[in-house]
Amino acid sequence: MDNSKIKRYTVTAALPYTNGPVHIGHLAGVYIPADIYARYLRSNKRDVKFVCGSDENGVPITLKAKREGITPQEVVDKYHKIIGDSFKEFGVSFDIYHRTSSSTHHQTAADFFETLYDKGVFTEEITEQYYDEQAKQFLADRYITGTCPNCGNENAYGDQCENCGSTLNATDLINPKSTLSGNKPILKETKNWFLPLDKYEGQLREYIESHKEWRPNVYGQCQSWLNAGLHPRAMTRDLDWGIRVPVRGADGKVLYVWFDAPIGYISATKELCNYAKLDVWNPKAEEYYINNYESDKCGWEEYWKDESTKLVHFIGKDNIVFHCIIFPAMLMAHGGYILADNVPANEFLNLEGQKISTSKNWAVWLNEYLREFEGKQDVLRYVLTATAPETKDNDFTWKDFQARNNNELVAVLGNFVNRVVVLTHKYFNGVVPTLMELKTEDQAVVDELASFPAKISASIENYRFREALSEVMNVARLGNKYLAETEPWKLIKTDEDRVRTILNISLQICANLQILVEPFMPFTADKLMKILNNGKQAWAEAGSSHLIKRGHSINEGELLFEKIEDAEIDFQIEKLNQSKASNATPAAAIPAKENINFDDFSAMDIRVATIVSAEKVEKTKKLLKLTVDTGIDQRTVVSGIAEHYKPEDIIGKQVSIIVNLAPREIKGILSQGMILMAENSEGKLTFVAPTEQFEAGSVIR
Ligand code: B3M
Ligand code: ZN
Repeated sequence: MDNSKIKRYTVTAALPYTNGPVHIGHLAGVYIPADIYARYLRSNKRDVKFVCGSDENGVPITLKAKREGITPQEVVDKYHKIIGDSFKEFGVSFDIYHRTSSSTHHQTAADFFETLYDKGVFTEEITEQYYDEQAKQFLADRYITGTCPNCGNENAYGDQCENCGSTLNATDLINPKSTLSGNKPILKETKNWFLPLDKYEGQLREYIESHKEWRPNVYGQCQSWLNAGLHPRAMTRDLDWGIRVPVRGADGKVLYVWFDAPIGYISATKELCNYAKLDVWNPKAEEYYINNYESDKCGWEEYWKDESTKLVHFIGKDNIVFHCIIFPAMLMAHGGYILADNVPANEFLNLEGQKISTSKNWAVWLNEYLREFEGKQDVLRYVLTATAPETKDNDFTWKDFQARNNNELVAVLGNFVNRVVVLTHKYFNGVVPTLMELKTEDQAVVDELASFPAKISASIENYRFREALSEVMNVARLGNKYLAETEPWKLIKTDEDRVRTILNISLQICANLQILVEPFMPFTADKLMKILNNGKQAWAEAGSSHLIKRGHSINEGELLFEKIEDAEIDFQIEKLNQSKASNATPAAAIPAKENINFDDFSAMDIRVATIVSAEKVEKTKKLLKLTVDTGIDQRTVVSGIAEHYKPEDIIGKQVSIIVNLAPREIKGILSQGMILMAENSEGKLTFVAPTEQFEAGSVIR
């Protein structure tokens, strides 16, 4: 969109399913880039509404409720709070964090559906849907799993394969299975309302093809759906949790969650505009947060219907079809709405080389990070931006996290600011010195400084946040290089005026950093503002070498970043190792031996016995010489258990022994019988013994 035509921005971030806390994958994929963009726009004094909220309908919620043994309402109340708090603490500056269980949303989504219904957009179709006879329920979407017909993934859902990203209908799955009972479902007839996506194919193609500037992954996915041909898609579901279908004859049916969820962006904007005037928390749901209300003439429709509004959806790559095909088709069918100008979808972030997985607890949860790295929100924001999966999947590792903190944030950014602040206090009592005569090297720094904001802006406006952040760090690098080359700590003895100039320019660089880091690291920008004591400047001021006036007093410094020690990182790696250990699939069981007949079995005389004494067999590692009371006699048995039991620990223990095994000489000792042991896949041994004290000589059969 032509920048000069843009009057306002609507920035949306995918509504997280409210069925668990959010992790670094969510933050890196959606919320940090969206927040950088929104903060940047605000710093540019643009009119922006940044909206998000909890996605509280749909099968992901009811499945979680079933698993936890609580109601769906309890699930969404619990996680709405946890997720909302995490966002807030990470400085994600939504103007509103709404929820799709709100009455505003139910009303908005139902109205939207009714409009399409009244316009005759939907086709009513009686189709055969999977039904679980045991659970007496239709199996929508995630209630059904099976093999993906496109990629062979055996755990594809009824609406989507998370492996190859294709959208599916439940009946596409090979070997379908109900997630409720595990049974193979039957097909049963039911009526639902379908959005004929095929009818919008031409319009959609035109829309997508007018956006060749979209990221190649997004544009490419859209093309491949269009080329494969679009089909009608059911917009209602046979379910009892969600928004009731507002037409006659739809009892027991709710709106498809992907119909209502994107409308959630619209209802959030409505709610924001209705409450913005009040400048208070919404009393009905005190967790909402509403920031930055500046306008008192906020009409939600301007943000959704005016052609001079730029709409941008931040999402993860698994949501592309819903935002680029289905939602636009809904908006086209409704009429009167603008379409997204861009949908910057990120690829996935992996963790230590493996796909992040909630069920395997292979994740870094934001609520845990906040507890374990108090006050270090910006470190994670920095690392997740510097390694953002913008064009391909990327990997988060704790070692890299530590290295980026220690070698970049501490050593480059923190170190520069700290040196400037310390020297200003040391030589000039914290008062900004006067800029004296500029030498060529000073002018070069001033010129280079002036060139950064435009570069950074261009990167941000093109959704290249990694690139933008690395340019911001180059500003700090410029500062460090300047100090290293001019060495004011040496000059102070001979040429105080030179030092005045150098520190003045260095302080200007710090003031520029305060503006430039703000979209990326808002907490650091706040610290800088406190140290420099110079208020908040808008983006338009950046590049200037006159941000701080001479004679102005700065405050005492505080460290912007602290070194992260190995122990902290080892602790995190250990936590992941524990998840790995508890996920380890048990070693394949040893196959069964050939059958024996009953006589073979009853030929063995197995008894309960008690260990009377035990000692190590000399010159062996594995053997213990035991004396056992078999009830029949006391006898000697040599047993290969010395690596598992200490002699003194097993006196008095009950064991099982084969008493009629032919005696054998082992290391010169006659062993009369064999103690039964169980051995696990790791080779650990344990006695096979009665579970209560039993008379020695009792027969085992
Ligand atoms: N809740 C999927 C997700 O959390 C979905 C996004 C809705 S955006 C309208 O990945
Ligand atoms: Zn697949």
